[in-house]
Amino acid sequence: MQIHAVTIFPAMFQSLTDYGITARAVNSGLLGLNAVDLRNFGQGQHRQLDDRPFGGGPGMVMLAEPIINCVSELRQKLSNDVPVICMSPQGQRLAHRDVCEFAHEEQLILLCGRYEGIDQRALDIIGAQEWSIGDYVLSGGELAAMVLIDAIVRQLPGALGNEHSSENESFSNGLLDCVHYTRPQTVQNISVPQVLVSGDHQAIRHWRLKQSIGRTWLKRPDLLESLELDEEQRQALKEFQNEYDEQRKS
Ligand code: 9D3
Repeated sequence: MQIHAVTIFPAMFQSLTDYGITARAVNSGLLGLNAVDLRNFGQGQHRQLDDRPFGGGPGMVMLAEPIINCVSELRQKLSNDVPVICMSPQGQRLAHRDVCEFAHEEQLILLCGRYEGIDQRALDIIGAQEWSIGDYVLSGGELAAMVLIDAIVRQLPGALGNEHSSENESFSNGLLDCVHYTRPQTVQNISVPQVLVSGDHQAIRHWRLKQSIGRTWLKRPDLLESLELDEEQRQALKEFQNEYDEQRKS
């Protein structure tokens, strides 16, 4: 997969090529990451990229033409129907299922806005889809684009050493992850749950399922409401709720 990020701060994307799973994906050729410096498309001697808003008001607006020219050049080189995603606080809120859909694209162009936003005509002409990563204010689209890229990379077959480790993750099955423990067996007098050192793999699997569903019920009941639990999952939730009630009584 190839991702082209259009930005005035291309160096920010080095953290993806330098660290962790995203770096490995780039080095193995699974992901091509192309941070395109919008400054190269700026206007006039100063390579200007922004101007004051028509109608007045604070801040600056990104010029339409540098962005249109930049995207045209990319689409000409790649293909005219490469999807363009504009990271924007006004966009649709990104969820796991959207990330999985994006992971099926061969090419993506991500627009990272700065200042107050981008001249609307650029977005209309390009036919950009607008996406947000959540309801809080960032200083620009770059970190949001990097969040999206990181989430997409995890869904590319072969990106996680273990082929199956993204299937068990929070949100892919709609549930929160189970709790985790490692050595030593006792920390400040608190022991690891006995079942995890029992060697009974069937019991461990069921316990983890119960923890996963139970924690979702406690911390994110909104996630449970949109799920159809199967028989084993409903049973595990009942067991968790009974144990939880017992603990509250004592
Ligand atoms: C004063 C009005 N603000 C709109 C809410 C202006 C404004 C705030 C933040 C304009 C641009 C930005 C920069 N944010 C992004 O580019 C952005 C973003 C975000 O702020 N939150 C969540 N997702 C995203 S995706 C891109």
